[in-house]
Amino acid sequence: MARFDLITIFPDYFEALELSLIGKARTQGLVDIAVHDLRDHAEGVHKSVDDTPYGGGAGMVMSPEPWGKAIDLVSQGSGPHDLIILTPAGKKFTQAMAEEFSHREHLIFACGRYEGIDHRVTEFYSSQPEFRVHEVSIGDYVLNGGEVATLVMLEAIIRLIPGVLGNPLSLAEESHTLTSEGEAIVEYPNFTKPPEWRGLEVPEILLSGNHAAIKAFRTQEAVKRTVNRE
Ligand code: J9N
Repeated sequence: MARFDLITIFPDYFEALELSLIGKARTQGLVDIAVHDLRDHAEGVHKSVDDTPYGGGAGMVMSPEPWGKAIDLVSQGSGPHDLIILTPAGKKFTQAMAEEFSHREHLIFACGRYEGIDHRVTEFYSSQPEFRVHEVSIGDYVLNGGEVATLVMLEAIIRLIPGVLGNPLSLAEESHTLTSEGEAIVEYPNFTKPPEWRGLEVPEILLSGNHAAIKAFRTQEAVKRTVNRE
């Protein structure tokens, strides 16, 4: 079973993982998710996990020691371990990356806060043969910490694990909407009953029962949306 270890100073963010599809995947034994409080690995009365930046500057930097202890603890079993460090400076998360991570046995998410984690954490684990380190961003905007970014990634990854989605047909259909770059192409617009709502009609072709025509119409609409988005 795929294992996910999440390291954070705000474990409560991950209560959402008890809900819905992911909650069900956990109770069904399809995924094993453990949340760890970084502060359990902090020293001293104040259990501090950050300090002022060398070279000066605003804000605080997360200290390497508690991160090293926490990551060592969750990676005791044999590898490989994929360590994902959330940072706005990371590689942009895509559907292709979600697909790749959905095949991994052990993912560790390091949710930093403040101005980031001492860079030696990335350097150290990158030098360890059992580790693959990925610095990942979910998009070009600044969050206060990696927790919400981790929730986004987990949702995208876990729904791709076999058995998690009720209807695997919808996944097969989705795979047709991936570009060669592995980017998700925008879906065609969807309609359900009633056939007329507030003066707006469902496109007639969708009611025609002509499956070839429906397919062509949907592709045309999906391309329109994709072009509009660029
Ligand atoms: N995409 C993205 C990640 C972030 C983070 S991770 C830790 C602090 C901020 N912001 N934006």
